[in-house]
Amino acid sequence: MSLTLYAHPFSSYCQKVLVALYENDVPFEYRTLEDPSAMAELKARWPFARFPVLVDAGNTIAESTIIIEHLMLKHGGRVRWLPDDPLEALEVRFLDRFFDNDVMTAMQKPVFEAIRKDGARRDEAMAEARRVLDLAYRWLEQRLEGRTWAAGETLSLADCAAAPSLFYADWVHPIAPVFPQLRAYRSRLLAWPAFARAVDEARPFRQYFPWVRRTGTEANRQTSPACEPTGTQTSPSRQNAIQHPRRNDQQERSECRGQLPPIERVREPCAERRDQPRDRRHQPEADQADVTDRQWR
Ligand SMILES: N[C@@H](CCC(=O)N[C@@H](CS)C(=O)NCC(=O)O)C(=O)O
Repeated sequence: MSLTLYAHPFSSYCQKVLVALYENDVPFEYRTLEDPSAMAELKARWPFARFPVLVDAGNTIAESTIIIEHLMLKHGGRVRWLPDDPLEALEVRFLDRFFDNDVMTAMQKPVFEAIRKDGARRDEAMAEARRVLDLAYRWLEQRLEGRTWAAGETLSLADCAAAPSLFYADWVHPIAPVFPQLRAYRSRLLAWPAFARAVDEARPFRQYFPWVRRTGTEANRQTSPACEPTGTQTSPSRQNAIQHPRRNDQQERSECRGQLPPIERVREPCAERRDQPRDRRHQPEADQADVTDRQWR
C-alpha cells in the first residue's frame, strides 16, 4: 500500500480528509503544500490544483468526499464513514453536501474577499456569509437535538465535513449562545482526537487567515490591536504578534478538550488561497455575536 496526500494543514478541506486518515490510523505520506515541489507535483496530477489530492498506488483521487469514500472502500479501519444501509447512507451524503455547500462555502467567501487585493466586495461577502450561516446554524440547532454526531450516535463522513466547516465558520460568524446544541456539537468535534490533532497541526499557519477578532463584551470594550478598524494596515510581523497571543492558544486548547472558554476567543482561519498575497490583512468591524443573539432569541 502506498498512499500520498497532497494537502495543507491549514486548509479546511484537507482537514476533512486528515481526520478520516487519523481516525482509522491509515498510514500515508504527507506532501505538505508548503513545499513548492509538492505544489508542482499536485498541479501535474490535478490541473485545477485544488487540494487535498490523494495518490493511491499511482492513481489520483480528488475531491475530499470521494477521497474519504475511497479510503473506506480500499483501506478500511474501525470507523466506516458511510452506513451500509443505502437510505441511511443517503442521509449522511446529504449532510456532507450541506456542510460543504452551505457552511464551508458561506464561510470561505468573505475570507477570500478579504484576501483579494482590492477587497471591494468584502463587506457584501461578509453580510452574505452571516445571512447564510445564520440559516445554517438555526437549521443545525434543530437537527442536532438528541444526536451526538451529525447523523446520530456514530461518527460518519458528515462529521468529517462538519468539523473544519463549523470550526472556521465560528471564526467568521460566531455561533451565538442561542444555539446551545450547535455549540456543544462543535465542542465535541474539537474534543475528537483526530480533529484536535488536525487543529494542532494547523496552528503554525494561522497568520494565513485574513483577520483575527475577539468576541464578547470584554473584547469589544478593550482597545486592542486585534480590534483595529476595517482597512487598518499592519505589517505581517506585527500581525503575527497580534494573532498569536499564547493566552488565546491555551483557551482554544481547552476548547479542544471540550470546554468552551468564557469569552474573548480568538477567531481565525479557514482556507488559504495560495495565489493571493499573504500580507493583505483585514480587520472587520465590531463583532456581531450580540446582534445574532438578539435576532434569534
Ligand atoms: N470540492 C473540493 C474543494 C477543495 C478546495 O476548494 N480546496 C481549497 C483549499 S481548502 C483549494 O484548493 N483552494 C485553492 C484554490 O481554489 O485555488 C473538495 O471537496 O476537495
